[in-house]
Amino acid sequence: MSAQQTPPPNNEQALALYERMLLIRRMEEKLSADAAAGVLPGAVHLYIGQEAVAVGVCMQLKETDWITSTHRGHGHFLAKGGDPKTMMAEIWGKRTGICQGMGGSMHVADLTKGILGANGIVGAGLAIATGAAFGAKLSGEGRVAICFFGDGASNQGVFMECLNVSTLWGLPVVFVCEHNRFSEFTRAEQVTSGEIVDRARAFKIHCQVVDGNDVTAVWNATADAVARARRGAGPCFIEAQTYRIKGHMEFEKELLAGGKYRELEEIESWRARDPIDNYARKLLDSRVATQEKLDEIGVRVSRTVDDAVAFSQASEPADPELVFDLMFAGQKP
Ligand SMILES: Cc1ncc(C[n+]2csc(CCOP(=O)(O)OP(=O)(O)O)c2C)c(N)n1
Repeated sequence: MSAQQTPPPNNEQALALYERMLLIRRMEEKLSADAAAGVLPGAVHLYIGQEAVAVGVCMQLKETDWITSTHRGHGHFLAKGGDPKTMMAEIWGKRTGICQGMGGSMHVADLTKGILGANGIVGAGLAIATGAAFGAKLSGEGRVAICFFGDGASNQGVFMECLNVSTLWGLPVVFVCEHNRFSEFTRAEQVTSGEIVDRARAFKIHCQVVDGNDVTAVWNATADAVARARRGAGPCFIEAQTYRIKGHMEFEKELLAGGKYRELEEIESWRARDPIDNYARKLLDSRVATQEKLDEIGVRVSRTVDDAVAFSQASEPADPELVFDLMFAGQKP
């Protein structure tokens, strides 16, 4: 099926796309507020502005499909059906966290949901997804693996290695490059030569470039890519063009000590293209939703966030002794 033939989301799916994006946004707004208040342990890399990519992709997947993520991984985790409560507890270093409080923000993972994990090593998810796709091919169960990675990660050598081997072996992997225009505090054009999609084209991989702030466009492109991968047509590549609204990480201002690498006007121009606000407007204009319906979703999402916060607050801090069990398979050094 080509991207043009992909059926648009029905009303129920459209509302689910909206709700999942809103959940990611509200969870991260809470984290941002906690970081600003100086109470959040550790740094977080927020996904605000990019929600349409994770949601448009993940809501085309089965629970058994794999995803790999990045250091900016909360959105991928929640989009794939990860539990907001255990994610919040993980970020707060609590025993009830999805990784027992041992991983933190950059390592949220849930193998039961196909979430192979956020990852602090830029580009590492590329090889993990390619390996998962190899496993999927060998097992013949029809699973696909999705790799989310940034424009910065596309400059890692492992990107070329994964494009090469996944094409040669016809692996069911979809590479999703989230081109948010920055690598930490450096603009993409200063470190990334040419168009990233051309790197995948050189391997004769099926490629699509989409507006990453348009959840329907991402959904359509993913339907096409996943169908190809599932039927054994080999890897696909999607470049989702988007923008990182927040800093590289919370505390960026303090880190840069007054220095800046982008203008406020640029950020504002992208705020006007907010994927969630714009989708809400579309839902209202097309009469898929009434304002009351959207408000009802908003209330439900806020309740979910409140529940996640309460769960985390009521949880015990992680047990440091656990480090030995997890690192040494029960044998203390
Ligand atoms: C192998 C490696 N090199 C460098 C870093 C430091 N680092 C952390 S995030 C980042 C930028 C990544 O940019 P991109 O892949 O575009 O993702 P984004 O932050 O834009 O989501 C860098 C260089 C790292 N964590 N790992």
